[in-house]
Amino acid sequence: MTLTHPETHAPDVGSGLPETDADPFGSEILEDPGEFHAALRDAGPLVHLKRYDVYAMGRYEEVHAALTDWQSFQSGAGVGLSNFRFEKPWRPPSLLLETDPPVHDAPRAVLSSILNPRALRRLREHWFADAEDFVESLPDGELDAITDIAQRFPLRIFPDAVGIGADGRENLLPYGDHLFNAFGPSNELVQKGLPRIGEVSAWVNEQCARESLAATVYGGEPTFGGQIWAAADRGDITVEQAPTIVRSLLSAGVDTTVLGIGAVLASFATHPDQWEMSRRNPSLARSAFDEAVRLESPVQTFFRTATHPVMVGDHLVPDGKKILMYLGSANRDPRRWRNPDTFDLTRDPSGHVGFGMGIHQCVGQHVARLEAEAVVAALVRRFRRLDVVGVPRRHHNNTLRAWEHFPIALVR
Ligand code: HEM
Ligand code: OVM
Repeated sequence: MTLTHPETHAPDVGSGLPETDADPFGSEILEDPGEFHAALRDAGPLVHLKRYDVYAMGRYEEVHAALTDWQSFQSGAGVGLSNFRFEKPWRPPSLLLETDPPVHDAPRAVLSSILNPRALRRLREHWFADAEDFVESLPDGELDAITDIAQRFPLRIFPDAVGIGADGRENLLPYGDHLFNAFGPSNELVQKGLPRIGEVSAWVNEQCARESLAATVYGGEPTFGGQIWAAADRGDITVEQAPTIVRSLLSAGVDTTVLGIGAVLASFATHPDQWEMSRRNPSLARSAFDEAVRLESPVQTFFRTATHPVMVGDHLVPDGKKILMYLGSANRDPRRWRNPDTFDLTRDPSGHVGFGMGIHQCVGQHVARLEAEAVVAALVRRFRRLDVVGVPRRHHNNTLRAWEHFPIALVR
């Protein structure tokens, strides 16, 4: 790819700001974004993406700084390409992801209190027991790490914990796939989701009603959905906000964990020495997940919007302009990480931005870690080897880094 440093410049673009014609949402870059990320980082702290007239940050330092400066880089105008100052969102905005303080505060406080590690302690035993049953039921030999494990395990446990019924769960993956595509431009990835999205969204929205949600699960544990409605009864959030907050769990909590588990299995499959190390030291299952989230960054990008003219490096981002935060590139920035492209369980991955950073940092990250740790620990206990036995295939999404298929063999 080519990045140019123009001698002369357009008036809205800072002097000598690097720019590119490349389409970061085109199939070539989605298939393998590494070279594009390196070019972005090497061009400087800020690059102009001419095709969409937006800015981009690819280096760890600036991405981290922008994510922790919500006053200058807001989320309330949407975290996709579409600017809510000028365009109507395709669905009512999220009360967490797509708001700024003070609107963000109460929904965030409610979800943090429901999803914090202490609150999840009781779920832990149920999910670990279920992971044992699930892994025991896997056929010996060849299977697909994505469709047979990474998709099936979260879909068995997570909707139960939210409080939704058994029917219709198959809607959750296409809903998430479309939602994450819709943060990008209206390209063919978005177009292909449109025919079904009305029906799929209607199902998701129905599940958010108080009447649709079980109050308890696993013989008496309160569900996430039930606890959100209880917060509305207490007045911590309004009754009007409750369904949209339940919707956040169904929006952000399925495809992401599927891809996170997919990433850790794919990483182990391609780094057999690290699998061996985990077998000798099973407590590595937990940090393996964060290292895989760093390496693969299932959520690759999110936009912010400048709330005033903001300096980034030597350049000015004009008020109201969108800036694309490259989490996936920051997580492999050699300025921050040694051997960034290797899956290395001896490294400390903390500080990675795969769950974001700052006030919007993933409120579901402890849920994600619990799911992944449960399934990885159960696999490590049983199988000597996890081999790649076929050609893995990528799934393209405007925001997510995903696998369609990853053929593996589990060897006892
Ligand atoms: C926010 C990634 C799992 C719910 C975020 C953000 C990222 C992210 C990058 C920050 C967005 C921003 O700064 O604009 C991931 C990844 C996951 C995962 C990689 C799995 C590997 C989950 C789960 C849930 C969840 C399991 C629900 C149980 C949310 C919500 C937000 C969020 C509600 C918005 C928080 C806010 O804006 O305050 N996630 N997530 N996520 N995540 Fe996750
Ligand atoms: C939400 C939401 C939706 C998509 C992603 C996300 C990664 C949150 O509805 O709050 O965070």
